[in-house]
Amino acid sequence: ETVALFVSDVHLQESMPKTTETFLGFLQHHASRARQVYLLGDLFEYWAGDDDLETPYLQQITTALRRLSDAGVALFWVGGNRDFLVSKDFASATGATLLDEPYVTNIGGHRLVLVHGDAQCTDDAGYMAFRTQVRQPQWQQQFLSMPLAQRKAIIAGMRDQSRAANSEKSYEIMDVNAKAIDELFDASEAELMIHGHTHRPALHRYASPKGERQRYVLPDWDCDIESPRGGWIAITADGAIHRIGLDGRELTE
Ligand code: LP5
Ligand code: MN
Repeated sequence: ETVALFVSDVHLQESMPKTTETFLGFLQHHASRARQVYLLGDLFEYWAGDDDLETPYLQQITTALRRLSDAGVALFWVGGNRDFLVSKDFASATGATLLDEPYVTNIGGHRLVLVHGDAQCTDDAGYMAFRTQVRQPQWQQQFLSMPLAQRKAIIAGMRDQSRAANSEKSYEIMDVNAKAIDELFDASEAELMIHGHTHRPALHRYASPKGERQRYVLPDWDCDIESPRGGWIAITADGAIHRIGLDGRELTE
């Protein structure tokens, strides 16, 4: 029995119909069988504000999420660096509970800490400065007071700048920082961490003075290419943690 599912970085957007369809299939066939589903950020390519919920494309997604929560699946949301503007209208449309990160919980006998993962990329000074700015309530209020079309244009500009900046950054800088991860384990007293953002799916195990620590990194999704990628993590009632591929099968390595 699946106690909880974790998924992130699907980057849902209208221009990626196969990814969208695959994600909707995941909700229908897999998420529906879990007691809890954790959406760990960047489910959407971007989120311009909850007033975008009227868009037919986004309605299709929120309706599918609503169907899950109506069926008794507990939905939880952690914002990513692209969709941190998701707010209470999204929560009421979908029935999801919005969580602040880091979120610490107990699942399947594990003490688990959940984050999107961007805040732990502390070597990326340019991003950290950008993050501090856009997470300020005043900035967000000002941004949200602009017309939706203008917000989308600004986001498109930010996306271009982000792509250009990233092409100049090293692989190491764009990963999480080991010290930031240690500090998060320490502060949360967790022994298990699940996050996304880096698009570097893996299981990292460490020995620490406080016992073994495990950090699972979720994959990003893209099914609109020749070799589709994506997947999720499941915790079953026995406490086992499974990395699952798009075909619903456990990854073995
Ligand atoms: O997103 P991705 O994968 O390209 O890279 C991320 C970091 N970049 C970002 C920026 C987002 O992509 C932009 C879209 C955000 C939409 C949210 C809503 C807008 C709200 C605005 C106000 C409240 O997150 C990237 C990291 C990378 O992950 C890996 O961790 O490196 O960081 C950057 O690229 C930051 C740059 O170093 C500097 C900032 C570029 C953007 C500057 C925008 C200035 C305004 C432009 C207006 C036209
Ligand atoms: Mn991200």
